[in-house]
Amino acid sequence: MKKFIWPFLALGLSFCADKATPPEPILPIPSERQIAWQELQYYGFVHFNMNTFSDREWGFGDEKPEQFNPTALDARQWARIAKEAGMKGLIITAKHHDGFVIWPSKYTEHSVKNSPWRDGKGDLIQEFVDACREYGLKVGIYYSPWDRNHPDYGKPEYITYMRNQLTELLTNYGEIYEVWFDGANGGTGWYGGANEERKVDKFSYYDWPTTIELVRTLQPGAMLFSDAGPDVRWVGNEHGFAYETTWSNLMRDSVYAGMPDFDRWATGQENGTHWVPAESDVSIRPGWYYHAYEDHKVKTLPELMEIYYKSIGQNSSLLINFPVDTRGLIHEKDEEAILKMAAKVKEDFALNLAKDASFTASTDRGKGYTADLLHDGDFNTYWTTPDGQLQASVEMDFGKTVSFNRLLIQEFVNLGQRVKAFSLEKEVNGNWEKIAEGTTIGYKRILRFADTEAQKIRINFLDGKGIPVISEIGVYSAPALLYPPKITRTPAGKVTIEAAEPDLEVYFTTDGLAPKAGQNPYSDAFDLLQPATVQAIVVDPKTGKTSDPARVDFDLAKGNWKVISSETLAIRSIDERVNSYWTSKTNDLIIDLGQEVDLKGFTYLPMQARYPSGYIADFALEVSGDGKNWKRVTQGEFSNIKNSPIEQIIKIDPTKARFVRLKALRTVDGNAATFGEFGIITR
Ligand code: FUL
Repeated sequence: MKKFIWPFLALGLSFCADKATPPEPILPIPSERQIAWQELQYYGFVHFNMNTFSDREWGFGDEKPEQFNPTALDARQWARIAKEAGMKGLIITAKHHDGFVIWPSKYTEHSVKNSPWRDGKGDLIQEFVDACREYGLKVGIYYSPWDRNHPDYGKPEYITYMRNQLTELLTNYGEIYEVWFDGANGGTGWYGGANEERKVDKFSYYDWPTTIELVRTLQPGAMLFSDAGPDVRWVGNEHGFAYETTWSNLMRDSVYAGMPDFDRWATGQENGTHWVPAESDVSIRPGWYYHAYEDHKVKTLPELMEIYYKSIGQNSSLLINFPVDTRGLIHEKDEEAILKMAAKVKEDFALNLAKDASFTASTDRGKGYTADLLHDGDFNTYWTTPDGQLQASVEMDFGKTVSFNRLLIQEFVNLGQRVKAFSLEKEVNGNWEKIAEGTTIGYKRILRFADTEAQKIRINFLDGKGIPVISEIGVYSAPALLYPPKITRTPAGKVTIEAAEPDLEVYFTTDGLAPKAGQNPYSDAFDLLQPATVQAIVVDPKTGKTSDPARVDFDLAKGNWKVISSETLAIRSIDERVNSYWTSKTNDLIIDLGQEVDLKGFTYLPMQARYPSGYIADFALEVSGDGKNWKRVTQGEFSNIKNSPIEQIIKIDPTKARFVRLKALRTVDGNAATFGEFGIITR
């Protein structure tokens, strides 16, 4: 037997000897667990527990277990939808800031075991895990370190409680692929009836190294998520967008969960010391939790595609949230939206034109590292250059003229992230013309550009931390996408509907019915002074294709309103322009509505500018008939406004009002209150 082995071994060795030496890694590089995780790319979040029933984003902690009572809960429906949407896993909110837990933890009574659901015998983590396993999805756990219910929050005893619960979660339910620690921490809460503010030192209170050790021991394969990683980091916003330049390298030792200036770190750093790739989290609706009043605010296909390209296309994984509703189901509209996105992603990447192209490179490292490996569909094989050769280009010949609008590139990041600048050119009559360019690549980078035609293209690697090491290159032609039109109204009540591109038709309704192609075409701006819902669609007359509908709920027009303030800029708080805002030195906004109205609520849009200031956190609304004698009709908190600065809708018991005053009792950052747009609800 032995004598047969030797010749084969010798043959094998001679093949190996032929292969050029591999490039040296550039540190930091991903760990094995990070390498396994980076292939997932796309997975879902489920926000479902007490907030679903208290209709809040952040429960205070004084809710009662009896409130948790889904009527038709079916975790298999969640898993089926996630699977059909192409997701690879699901992460569930085992405990949110309000402290209620959805498994029968032996360490608290504030749990499903004291709820009417399944007669107190239910274990939602178990049902969730069973459903995920059935559909081949990985299982992740979200656990909020902040607990507004627990009497010991802020004391060392609470840390023991937290670790006990993590031990239950990470021991009793099989393999967990990601453990998600929320950075929102400390503040006011019920705390066992103390009803007070508890500040914790976010850096030291949780003693993270010990907790991380615990997770490592119980679930060695689990990725640990937090602002600071250690395995995967928050992308720094809740829009689902990574950045033009996104490094997986992070100065990890300078970052901790919940740190105030995390913005500065969110893009990662070229010289980051540790491998901590970004994860972009975003909800399919404005809120993380289900609110019936957001049923019409489910993200549109263009919005979801923007998220896809700005996360997965910019070196980040994508975590899309389903706010499961009070039935215990993913809402039909959310299902429809996510499946549309899945279909569109499939359509955009249906045909890789690079597959049959011929690839040549300006240089390569030798056998085993040649340009043909760039389209073999195998991430683990790659093209690279000789040491020191930082600049190089790869040319592709399609054999005939083709039309395309997407370029997809993957770096073999297992040897470190390198590329800092690259460009895409096409050949036109023997000259090279630039089509697009980019900075970082990372695990995956997708460039989008206008339809363009060429037989030959060239990708230039212009700058990097080391020689380029590239796994795959793809070229695609994504079909056009029709955007819902933009509906706006001036304070005086003129409504305009605009399609994003010319030569498209617009149809609309104002009676609450769905708009239909061919019925009620829009041509000119029209008056709308009374409350009404405007809905509109765009139709491409060439293909007959229709956009998703756009919808805006308008209340009374603001033409006769006056802001009572000596400052001229105050008008910006009611100018119907999303991007303008006013800073009120007195922390309030007083409006003369010009007539007495039946007030049923109000809306507050926080300022939408890039660098926010003065978002109202705690508010009071007061009304008056004469502008002198005021009555407070409601007060409360705008939960999660810091990370999710969406329009806040507050309903009140109907009251007569001629004057209204919105007071900021507290702002998120302590700065003077800002007002993006204020509106009233009368219907
Ligand atoms: C945030 C939380 O405060 C939100 O409620 C939500 O859970 C989101 C995913 O993380 O920090």
